[in-house]
Parts: sequence; structure tokens; C-alpha cells
Amino acid sequence: MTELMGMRLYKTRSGMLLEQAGRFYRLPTADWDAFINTEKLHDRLVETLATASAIDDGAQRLAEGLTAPIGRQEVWAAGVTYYRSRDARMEEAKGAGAGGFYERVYEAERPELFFKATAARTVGSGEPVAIRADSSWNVPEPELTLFVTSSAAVVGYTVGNDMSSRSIEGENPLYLPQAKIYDGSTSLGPCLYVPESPLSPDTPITLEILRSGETVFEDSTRLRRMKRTPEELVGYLFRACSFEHGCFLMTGTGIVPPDAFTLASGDEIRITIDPIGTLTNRVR
Ligand code: DO4
Ligand code: MG
Repeated sequence: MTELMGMRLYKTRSGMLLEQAGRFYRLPTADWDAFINTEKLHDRLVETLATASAIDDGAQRLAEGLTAPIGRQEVWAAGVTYYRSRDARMEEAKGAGAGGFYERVYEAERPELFFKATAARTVGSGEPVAIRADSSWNVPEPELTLFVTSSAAVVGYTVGNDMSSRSIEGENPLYLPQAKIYDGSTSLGPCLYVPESPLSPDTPITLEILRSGETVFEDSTRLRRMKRTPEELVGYLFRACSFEHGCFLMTGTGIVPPDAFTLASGDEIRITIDPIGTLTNRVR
């Protein structure tokens, strides 16, 4: 067993695929939820690799059948974990007299955690995300997303897009669930990345938005700019909630486009977190 690096686990319509060092392997088991919900997920993948044989059509299988790496898990999200998010939301909520709440939650011991999506409201890479018909100001939020087992261990990562209505959120903070939770509001993928040790704080997160093939917005940040640690966020989430199949936890955005920007139908959103990969979605 020579594997010491991270491995990429893909959920496809015809089963699971494992990618390691550019080669693809089919995994015999069909039960995604049972397979990933273990503190020993990395070891399980290494053992699987030892007996698996590589396949030639892995890239084609992905192109044809990739789905979001989620089964029966809930998706939760953390907010205002980066200074940029604090700033943008203070400005956006000023008119409602609510800017101070964001400043307070950024400094507070207890983080902002909110329910984001069920699997049914979540799409994978290559599938369309949505903006609400009753929202006039919409943005993607590129977020490192943790996969946390039922025993509260972070064993994998994926790329997340916390699609958000800034007009609804800015009108009144009590409208947050409507700004955040709707059909097609969440994207996860392309894979579940399973490393042997946690991601480096230097890991970059990049957001690019293309309109008619031209880049209209691009920015990047690094994990080290996040004010909270994954363990801290997971600790609060599991204080009073249990998750039979584990859960996904988005860790907040550190990138916010300028206030004049809003998404339009047809825009392509690309979020890259190396070494996980690129999550690509078009706005429907
Ligand atoms: O408080 C509103 C949501 C914040 C959020 O989603 C983020 O900072 O990523
Ligand atoms: Mg967010």
C-alpha cells in the first residue's frame, strides 16, 4: 500500500468511482451513505485500492453520470466566517438597521450556523443552479465544505456553492432562510476528497464567473483567512444535533463580488479548490 496522498471519490449514476494518481477504479459497494460514514474512510479507500483494478473509461463515466456526492445527509452552513463576508453583509443590511448583527456574530464565540439544504435541493457539478424569481440581487458563495461523520469526525472535503439572494437577506436578517434555501440553491462536488491529513491553511479557493464565455468576475482567497476552525464549527453543530448518516457543513464565503454585480441566467460559475477540483454550474 503506497497511497499516502488524497483520493477523490465520485458518486455517479452507475456507482462509485475512485480516482487516485490520474487512474480510475470502480468500487463494488452501492451504498454511498454507509460507505462514507466512517472515521476510517481514508484507510477504507486505501484497502479498496489494494484489490481494485483500474478502468479505462473513468473520465467518460464521469462525463455521463456524475452526481452530487450526497445521499441522505443534510447540508448545513456557517456564515460570516471571513472578514469580507462580515463587511459585505454589514453594508447590505444597513438599510434594515441590522448591520451590527453581522459585526457581533463575527466577533462572538458562538458561530452563525444555519440549515442550508436537503439532498433534493442540491445539485452536482455540471447541473444547473437556480436564482429565485422574487430576488433581484443574487450571488454564488464559494465555500470549502466538510463531510462530517455521524461521530463528528471530518473525513472528507468537497467544493460548495451557497447560492444566495442578497436582496432578500439585506431586506431583513429574519428572511435568511428564504435567501438561502430554495430548489437548486446548493451545489456540491465534483467529488468527495479524502486526504490522509487536514487541508493546508494555504489552500486557495477561486471563484470565476463567465457570461457569454467572458470572465465577468474572478477572485480568490485562502483557507487561512477563515476566522473559525472546522473543529470549532463542527463542535457547535453537533452540540444539539445528531446526524445518522453524517452531514455536510459549508464553512462560509471569503469572496463576495462587488455590490453592482448580480448573477444572470446562463452565467457559468466555476469554483476551484485544489486539490479537490472544480465545481462548475450554469445558472438556469
Ligand atoms: O449571515 C448570512 C449568511 C452568511 C454566509 O452565508 C457566509 O458568510 O457565507
Ligand atoms: Mg455562505
